[in-house]
Amino acid sequence: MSDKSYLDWPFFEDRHRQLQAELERWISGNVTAHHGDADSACRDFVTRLGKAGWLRYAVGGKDCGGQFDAIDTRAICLLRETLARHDGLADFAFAMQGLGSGALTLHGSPEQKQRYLTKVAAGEAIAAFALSEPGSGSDVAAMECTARVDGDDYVLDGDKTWISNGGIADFYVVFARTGEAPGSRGLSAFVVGADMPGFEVAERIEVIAPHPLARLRFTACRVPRSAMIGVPGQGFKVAMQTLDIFRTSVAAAALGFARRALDEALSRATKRKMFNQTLADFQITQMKLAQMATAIDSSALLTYRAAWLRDQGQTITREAAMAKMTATESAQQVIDAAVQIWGGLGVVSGHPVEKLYREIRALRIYEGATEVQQLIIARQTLAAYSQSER
Ligand code: COS
Repeated sequence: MSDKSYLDWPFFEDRHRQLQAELERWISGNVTAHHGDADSACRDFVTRLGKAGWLRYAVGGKDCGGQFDAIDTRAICLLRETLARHDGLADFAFAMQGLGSGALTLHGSPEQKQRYLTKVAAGEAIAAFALSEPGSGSDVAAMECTARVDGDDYVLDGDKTWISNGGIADFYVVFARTGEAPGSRGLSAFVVGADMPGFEVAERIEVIAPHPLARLRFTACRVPRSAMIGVPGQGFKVAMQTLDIFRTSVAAAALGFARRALDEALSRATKRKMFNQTLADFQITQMKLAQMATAIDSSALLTYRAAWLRDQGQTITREAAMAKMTATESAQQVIDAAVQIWGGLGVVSGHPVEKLYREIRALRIYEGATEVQQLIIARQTLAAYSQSER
């Protein structure tokens, strides 16, 4: 049984505690072992999460399917943490509905919200976020994909890669260079249906923890001007604001993986006998368990601080970066320790800690690698220092 004492922290309200308990009950009957490929398992999770109402938390706006008028960051984090503790793909399916539609929640027109968010919240349309390119992953401002005006349309050209839900999404939020200014000030966001002529899935990508992932290609892909999300030239900020929310939620997912790893480690350490005692009787195991438990609480504090601050209306770029960096890096350590405690069994394919070992790795890379989070934190720390010196 996972530690739930953190739910009493002042970051949460009663509705969050209720949400977590209800989700836990739902998971016990609905998140069971999935067979078949990741595409169909993911589609199935989206349908079931939608029918049960959980995807309403992934979007903002009661009039377009959302649970609340604005995104409740703490609810999203609790959902991700709890789903991840049980099943990485269930968490992925929930998270990508939010990331893929986040720009629409934040900056979509009323028509765009009605058209897309209602379906995302119901689990009737699958969303994806298309930012990275073969030549610009960490350096978003170096983006080369273009969108040029032609009459009443924009025409998109270029490649996007590492796109989660690529291949199964019904629509993509695509960032492209519209050229209002150089660098980050010349990008815009668009919503592009998977059925638009000129759009193709150029390559499916297999990764160590299988989930739908692809490289996309846009070749003279024509979308109406009304497909733009927000205003021309503001795409970089739209992407970063979306990432502020979902980087915090990546930290929550890492936290869920780490809690599961600690649970598995405790179960093994208290049962496994050697040298006439249990593994948990050895101080060397206790040291590991102490480090794991402390890493989890540190990650949880940073994650829910970021989520709470955002729900208070604050900008959380620095706090989200701290949460993502700490939670993903320390989850990797916690999971590695759990594998060690399980010994040979811990590396057997399909064992829960073996799956966690594969699941956690990408979280230190996607939605801004640890090194990008360090850059963000250092820049803000230096800027605050310069300001205080004036
Ligand atoms: N919210 C709102 N605005 C933001 C912002 C945020 N979180 N972060 C930056 N901005 C604004 C800045 O204030 C600046 O505005 P002005 O042009 O008005 O001055 C502008 O955006 C450019 O910001 P900055 O100078 O910091 O941009 P850089 O090109 O130096 O890039 C990093 C910053 C590296 C942090 C950014 O490119 C990044 O996050 N890269 C990782 C991308 C990523 O996560 N990829 C994974 C894709 S999803 S799997």
